[in-house]
Amino acid sequence: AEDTTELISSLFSVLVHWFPKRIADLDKCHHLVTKFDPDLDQDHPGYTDPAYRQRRKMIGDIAFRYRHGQTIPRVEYTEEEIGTWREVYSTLRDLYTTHACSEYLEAFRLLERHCGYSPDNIPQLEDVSRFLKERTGFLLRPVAGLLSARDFLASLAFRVFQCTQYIRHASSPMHSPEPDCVHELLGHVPMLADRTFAQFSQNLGLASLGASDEDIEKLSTLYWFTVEYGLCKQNGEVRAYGAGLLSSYGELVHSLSDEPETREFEPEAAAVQPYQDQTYQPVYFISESFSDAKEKFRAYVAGIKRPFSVRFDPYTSSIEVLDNP
Ligand code: HBI
Ligand code: FE
Repeated sequence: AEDTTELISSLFSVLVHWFPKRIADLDKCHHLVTKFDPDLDQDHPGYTDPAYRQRRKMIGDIAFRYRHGQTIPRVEYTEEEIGTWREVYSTLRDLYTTHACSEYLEAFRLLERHCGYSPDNIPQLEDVSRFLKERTGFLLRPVAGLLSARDFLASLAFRVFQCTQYIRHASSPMHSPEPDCVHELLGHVPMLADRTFAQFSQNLGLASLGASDEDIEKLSTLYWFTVEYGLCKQNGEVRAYGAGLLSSYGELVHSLSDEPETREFEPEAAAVQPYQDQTYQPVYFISESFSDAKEKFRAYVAGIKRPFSVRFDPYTSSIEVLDNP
């Protein structure tokens, strides 16, 4: 009987998707998705601009060469790139006071004071990573483009955020089809400086480790309606906390207007809600608070079947895999 149990458990380990166990294993989580790549996507604003594609490749090479534990190389941004940043930064900054949640606003003030956030400077990933490390233990690592959902979510389990370093094309400062440093630095980074939000993000990551393709799809959709496009209640008002909103002037205004439908956040519903990556969302989910979203998510994850459970060991930044009893 013991042999049979052993056999079954080793069969399971073959069937379970590989996942990183130590933080340095994230060096292997680099699978890019080619959707929205300026070399291949004819609708990308940089498709017909060889100089832009060359520049993006050069900055992408930093990510391909990067290994965990190294200092993230600095990029000297051109005047044109800084001009693009300035345009988005100054437009969005005025809107944050009335549209962003308080956790975002608090972190944003600190980033302006300590991390080089300003209209005239694109912050360096190394400086931002050090800042986040002190706030919530999150680290940044450079990535060359849109990462597979599995690899992207797995890194969150280690409190690592895979962060693009190139900037969108100058012809379209207000929109980028793919993630770029404007989206990461203005959308994601301030929220990752909040303790409860950081814990929520890590929990999403932990739930993804070794999950089936079907569950990865659901977790990505949940990520979409929370981390990217989430709204929350604050002092009787609705505010934005999703990075896709906080880095897009048009959609930030749209999300808090009367136009879209809004629903109370329920993980079961948000995990299967069809979403839009070409236009504004027709539906947004509103959380009562981050701790409420975290609790609801915990209950949701308990329903996901995996033949093992995982625990993050913060002393070694590694994953302990526990056989279920
Ligand atoms: N890759 N570089 C990068 N940045 C993201 O924000 C990102 C990603 N890959 C997938 C993803 N986001 C999500 O849409 C979910 O699929 C996890
Ligand atoms: Fe994003």
